[in-house]
Amino acid sequence: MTSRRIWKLSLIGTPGTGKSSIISRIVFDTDASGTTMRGLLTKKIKVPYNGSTLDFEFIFQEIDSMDGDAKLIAGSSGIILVFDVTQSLNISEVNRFAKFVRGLEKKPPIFIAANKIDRKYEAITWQEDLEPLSKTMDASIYMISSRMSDTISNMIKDIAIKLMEKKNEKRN
Ligand SMILES: Nc1nc2c(ncn2[C@@H]2O[C@H](COP(=O)(O)OP(=O)(O)OP(=O)(O)O)[C@@H](O)[C@H]2O)c(=O)[nH]1
Ligand SMILES: [Mg+2]
Repeated sequence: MTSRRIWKLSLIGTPGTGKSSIISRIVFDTDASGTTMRGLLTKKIKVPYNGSTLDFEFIFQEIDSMDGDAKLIAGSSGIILVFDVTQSLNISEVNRFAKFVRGLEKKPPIFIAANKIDRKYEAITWQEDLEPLSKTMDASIYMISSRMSDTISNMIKDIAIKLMEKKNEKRN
């Protein structure tokens, strides 16, 4: 089954959390964030689902602050909030952002990506720290590293299925 639409995913996180590296991993299967990212990057992926294969096309947008810019976020099919596990969590910033999203007319689903788990021995923010946010935002948590290809491909496939299921729910 092919979905004709293009799903826009916005990766939102403070500078250095790894947004470009994650996008590079998805699009090019390298984590060279140095790749000049002019224009928008897109990627087609195939996702096994209920014995068949679904085709998805994504377009990625990077936003380097959680200020909540309604214009930038407009039209996003989903939002990936990117955190760096080696940095402390600014809960009030995230709560402000969550409130902003709740106020939007079209509320895109939120996903939480805790990046750089390859540096887990230096981590100061871990899954249990993110769980309260996950509950208030109804967002799945993905423990990922842009250097660990499988963590990124598992995340993007799971997001694809969740987006599709959410969309089908709305239709029914
Ligand atoms: N160890 C490790 N380093 C990472 C990982 N992901 C990104 N980095 C590094 O973190 C730094 C920042 O990564 P970027 O991808 O440029 O981060 P960004 O969020 O796009 O940053 P801005 O574009 O400035 O907002 C770079 O030095 C990356 O190599 C990861 O999973 N593990
Ligand atoms: Mg970047």
